[in-house]
Amino acid sequence: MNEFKNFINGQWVTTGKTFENRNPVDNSLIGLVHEAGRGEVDAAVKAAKAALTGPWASLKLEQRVDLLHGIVDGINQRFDDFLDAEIADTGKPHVLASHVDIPRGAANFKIFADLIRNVPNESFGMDTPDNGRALNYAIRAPRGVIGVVCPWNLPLLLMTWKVGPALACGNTVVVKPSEDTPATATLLGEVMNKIGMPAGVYNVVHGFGPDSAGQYLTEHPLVDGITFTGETGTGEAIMKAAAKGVRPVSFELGGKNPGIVFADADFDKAVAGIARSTFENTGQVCLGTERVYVQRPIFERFVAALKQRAESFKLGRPMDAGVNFGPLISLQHREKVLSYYNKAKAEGATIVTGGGVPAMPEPLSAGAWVQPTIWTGLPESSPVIRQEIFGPCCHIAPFDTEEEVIKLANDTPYGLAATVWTQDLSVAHRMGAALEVGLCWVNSWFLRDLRTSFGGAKQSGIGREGGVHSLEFYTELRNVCVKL
Ligand code: NAD
Ligand code: 6OD
Repeated sequence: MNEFKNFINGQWVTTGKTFENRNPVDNSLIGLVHEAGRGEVDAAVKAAKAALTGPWASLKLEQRVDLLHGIVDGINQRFDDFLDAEIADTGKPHVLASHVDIPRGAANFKIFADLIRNVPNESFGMDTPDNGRALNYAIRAPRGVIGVVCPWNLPLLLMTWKVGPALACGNTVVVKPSEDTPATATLLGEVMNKIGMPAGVYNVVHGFGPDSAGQYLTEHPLVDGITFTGETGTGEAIMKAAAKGVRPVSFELGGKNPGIVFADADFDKAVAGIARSTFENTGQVCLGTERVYVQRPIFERFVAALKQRAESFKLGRPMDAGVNFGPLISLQHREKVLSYYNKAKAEGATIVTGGGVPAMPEPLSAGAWVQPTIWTGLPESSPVIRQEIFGPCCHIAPFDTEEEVIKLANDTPYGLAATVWTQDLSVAHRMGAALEVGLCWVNSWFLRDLRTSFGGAKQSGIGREGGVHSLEFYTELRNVCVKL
């Protein structure tokens, strides 16, 4: 039986309390996870605090950078272990995990290792009232102990997206992976020990949110900043916890992202792009498209083409040849997604395709499978169009004018991402400026340059990470003013 232990101060820590980790492909048991209580979380945070003044702090910048590159090598040397662990936890197709999740897990350390060596600090010379001069210069100090609370949809990718910059800036971390995906954060602990990362720099505590490790971590007074990726509602709870002690937060939250297809778009590329943004990772990508708006002259043709795409996915075991569509993360999440499938039906949507649970052979029939689903015909006020579902589904509506579609796209409390398909560059630039989102992709989706800012507008987040933007959260700026 696999056991997922807490990683505290470089040691593997079991607790008296475990919970099950199940494979969503067939609901089989993967192993038992040792849930951290207040005591273990406290030990992890104190270890991280102590590490801030230990050998980690006395490393020269180049040595810290070397350690980060060591993590990259460590992940790559155990690429298959990470791959197997991520696939078992999530059920995602091999083709996806091997091309996206694990490579990005390594790349997230490389980009910030490279960045931290090259980032300049600002300086200003100034005239002083006594006709002299003074020099101001900025020092970026580590913020301290960073609490990293993670979701389950891209477990290694999203966790390292935070841990990479946190460590590059000289912080220490306590990571709380999702209860559904404990494996790769745990494996990373093995890598840390292998490469000689000082104890206490990287810690992992397992458990749930409320009344469990997530709450204990975010409430802990020695945590100096909290970076969180997950639902907007959870962000609200964490923000309350962070208010005590006035700790800063960096939040990447939910979305209800529009995909906008103009009549002049390259039709095949637009269909392929929207199919990807709607269905990749079984629709469990925060950047994914759940509202599609298609200009009226190509509406019917587009709906038919997307339907064909949705019906061509191959569902099955992640390792089987040709499989490109996995289950949802859990039976519990499937209940949520199916509740929206039922709502759409009850509200009289036209179900273009899907709408339920696919027939899967045993033992897969016990897994968290749902059909890729497309609807048309719902009013914009429908909860199916207003609320984040986080499943492989979208509603498609026609539009006539640019002004109209901008209004429709922006009529949401969320503001994470949009994807726009057009061959008219002027339209593309106007849309980029008009859409109230943190990320606007034109004729593409989830095309990532890790130097760019990443984050959400409105209720989709607080702050930006990526490239130098990550320094805003992971460092504390200190201005030194020297009278010359
Ligand atoms: P979630 O909010 O349910 O859980 C995320 C993490 O928070 C988990 O580790 C959970 O245990 C923990 N948690 C829950 N309640 C907590 C509390 N009160 N205090 C402290 N920790 C708590 O999210 P999820 O279901 O794991 O992930 C899906 C959600 O994440 C979707 O809404 C999706 O849009 C969002 N997401 C956003 C981004 C982004 O970049 N904006 C990226 C990925 C996922
Ligand atoms: O690519 C990234 O850096 C990132 N944070 C992706 C988020 C995907 C959401 O599911």
